[in-house]
Amino acid sequence: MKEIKIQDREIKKYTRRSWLSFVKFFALTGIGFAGWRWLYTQPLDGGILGGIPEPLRKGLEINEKLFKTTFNSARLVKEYAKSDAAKKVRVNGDVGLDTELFEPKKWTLEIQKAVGKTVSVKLEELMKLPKTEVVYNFKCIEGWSQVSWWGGVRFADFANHFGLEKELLMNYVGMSTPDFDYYVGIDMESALHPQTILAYEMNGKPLPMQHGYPLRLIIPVKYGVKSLKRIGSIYFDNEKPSDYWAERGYDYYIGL
Ligand SMILES: Nc1nc2c(c(=O)[nH]1)N[C@H]1C(S)=C(S)[C@@H](COP(=O)(O)O)O[C@H]1N2
Ligand SMILES: [Mo]
Repeated sequence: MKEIKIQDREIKKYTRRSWLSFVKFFALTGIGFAGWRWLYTQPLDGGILGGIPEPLRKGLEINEKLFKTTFNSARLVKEYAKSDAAKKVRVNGDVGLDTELFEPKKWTLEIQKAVGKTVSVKLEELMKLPKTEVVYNFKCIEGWSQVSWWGGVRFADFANHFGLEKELLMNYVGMSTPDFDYYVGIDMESALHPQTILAYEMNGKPLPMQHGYPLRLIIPVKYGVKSLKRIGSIYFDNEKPSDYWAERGYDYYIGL
């Protein structure tokens, strides 16, 4: 008799428990659904395609702050031997690389100084500066990566050579293709990272056209999107410069 009573009570307890989880399940699903609906009624953050809901952008901005406080500019990205570098380098993205209107012989790099003046620099001038090579695992957010070998001038060496001290005090560097179709914004700390280079070589040879001839950015602390091919101009700002993929919803900072 006694045993049966205990079992009875146990059964009641469990029935009550499963009833409670049932109610909780529906309540939480309801909250989740309402939250999701709310998110998609929030204003978008702008950008060419309308951007992403503001609360999501806030989330990215919080990530960015965390990243900035934990990012150690002295930390180097892992390097590989030149023999590990891919011989066939993958090509990805051709925005701003229209070849029809582009005249390689007339190309110069335009540096917009903080106060008014623009300085035009020829490739030969850049090639006279100390060369830095980097062999690292290039990562694209689309899910592929590849060890590749690049050579050029360190952004920091370039900036010192051209007397950009004032510009370096600003928060961001902006870079764009000569036709302004592709553009990136880089936080100054990452631009001055010792492995960030303005590259004019790939696998020890001049950059092939599709890889950004005559000059591209190689920034190993970030995903491939920021490694702008065919740099036309470089500018400086305290506010975030426009960024092609950030305008399309990606993280602005997009560090590794
Ligand atoms: N001008 C320009 N630069 C660009 C892109 C682009 O579309 N246009 N795509 C970016 C992306 S998403 C990646 S992954 C790399 C790919 O560089 P690769 O073609 O040399 O592999 O270039 C970046 N730089
Ligand atoms: Mo990419």
